Amino acid sequence: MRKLALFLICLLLSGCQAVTFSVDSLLSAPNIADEQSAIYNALIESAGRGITLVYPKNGDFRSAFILKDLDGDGSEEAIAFYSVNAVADSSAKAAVLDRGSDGDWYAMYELAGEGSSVDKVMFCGGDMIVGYSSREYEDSVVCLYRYTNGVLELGYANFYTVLEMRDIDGCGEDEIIVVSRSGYGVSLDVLKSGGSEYQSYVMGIDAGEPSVASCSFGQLDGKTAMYLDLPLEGGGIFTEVVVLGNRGLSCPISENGLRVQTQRPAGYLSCDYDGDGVVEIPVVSAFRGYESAEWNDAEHLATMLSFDPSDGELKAKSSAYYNAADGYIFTIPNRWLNMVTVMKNAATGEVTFYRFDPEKGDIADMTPLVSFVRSQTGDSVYPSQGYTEISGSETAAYYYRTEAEAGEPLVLTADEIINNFHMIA
Ligand SMILES: [Ca+2]
Ligand SMILES: [Ca+2]
Ligand SMILES: [Ca+2]
Repeated sequence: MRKLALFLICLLLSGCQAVTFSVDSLLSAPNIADEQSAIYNALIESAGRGITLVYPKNGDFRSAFILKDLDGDGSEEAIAFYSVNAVADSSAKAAVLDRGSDGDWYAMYELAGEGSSVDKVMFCGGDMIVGYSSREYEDSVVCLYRYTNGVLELGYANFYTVLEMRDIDGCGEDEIIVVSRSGYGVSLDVLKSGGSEYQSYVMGIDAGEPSVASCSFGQLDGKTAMYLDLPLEGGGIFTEVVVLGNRGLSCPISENGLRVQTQRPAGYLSCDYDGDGVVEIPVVSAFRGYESAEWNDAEHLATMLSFDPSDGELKAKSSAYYNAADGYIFTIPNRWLNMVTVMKNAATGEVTFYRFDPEKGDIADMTPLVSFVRSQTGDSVYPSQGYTEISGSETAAYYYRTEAEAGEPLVLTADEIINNFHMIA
C-alpha cells in the first residue's frame, strides 16, 4: 500500500516539475506525514499502543520524531521519546528507529531516560545530548549518547541547571556546556569534542547559594564568552564571565578582582541590550532625588558595564533606565546626565522623566520631559492620547509622549528616543 501511495505522489509531481525516477528519489519521496506515521507505527509495534509521545520542550528539535544520522552510515535514524501509560513508571523513554533492508521502519533500540520529560535535545557530531527534567526534582539530568552497531550507549551523565552548546574557544565547533548546582555555587563542565573522545574542562564558582539567575553569551576578545549572573549571600547578584582558552577555563572578572564591582540587586540581569554582540552588566545607583529613599521606593540609574580584556577592567558603556518589569532599557542621553530624574506611576506602570530641580521637594512638581508606557497589543488607548509607538512585539507595544513645552532644552527628538530605547527579552 505504501509503495503505491509514493508512486502516485511522484506521478502528481511529474506534472509540474522535473522528477528523476531513480530508486533513491522514490524511497525519499517527500511525504512527511506518511513517513511520520510509518515511524509511529514501528514505534507502537515495538513499545505497544499504551504510550504517549514526549515532545522536547526547548531547543532546536521539538518534534515527536527527530531525524538524524547518528551512526554516520549516510542514512538518517529516527529518534522518538515517549512515556508508557502506567502509574508506576513516569520515566521518558528514548527509542532509535531505522529503516530495514526492506525500506520499512523498525525500532532498533530503546532505553529509559533520566526524567519524566525532555527539556531539550542537541547533537554534537553524531552524538546525541538529551536533557531530562522531572517535576519532582530541581535538577535536570543531561545524558550524552552514542549510537553504534544498533546500541545507544551512555557516555556521560550529569545534573544540570544550564545546558547549552556554544563555540566558546573559537575553534569552529561547539562545546557542550553543563552548569550544575554544587555546594554554595555552581560547577561548570565543558565538553570539547576531539574526534571520538571528549576533553572535559571542569571549574567551580563560589556564590551565595547554588543557583543561576541568568546565563547569556556574548563576544569577548573575538570569541564567545559565557556570562553567568549568580546569587550573592544575603541577596543580590554578581556576574562572572567564563572563557575557554589554551590554559582551560578561566573567570577574568574574578581573576582581576572585579567581582565586587558587578554586585547589584537581583533582577538587573546581564544582557546584550543594544544588540552589538557584547553582553553588558548593569550596576545601579539611586536616581537623583532618591538618594535617601528606601531601596524599594527608589528609582535607579543603571550603569551598563562591559569587560575590556585588553586591560582587564570593567568599562562604563552607557547610563540607562533599566525597566525589568516592563522589559526595556532606555539609554540616558549625555545631556541628561545628572540633569533628570524619573518617577513611575504605580497604577499604570508609566514612567516619566523630569528635569531635576533641587529647589522642589516633590518630583511631581518638577518639569516633565517625556513619558514611556507599555501596553498589551491590540487594546491600546494611548495613540488617541498623544502617544507615539516606539516598537512592539507579539505581546506588548511601547509608547512615548513628549511632555515638555517647545523650547525646553532637555526635550528629546523622536530619533533620540527611538535610538535609545531597547526592548529586552
Ligand atoms: Ca544512520
Ligand atoms: Ca569550540
Ligand atoms: Ca551590547
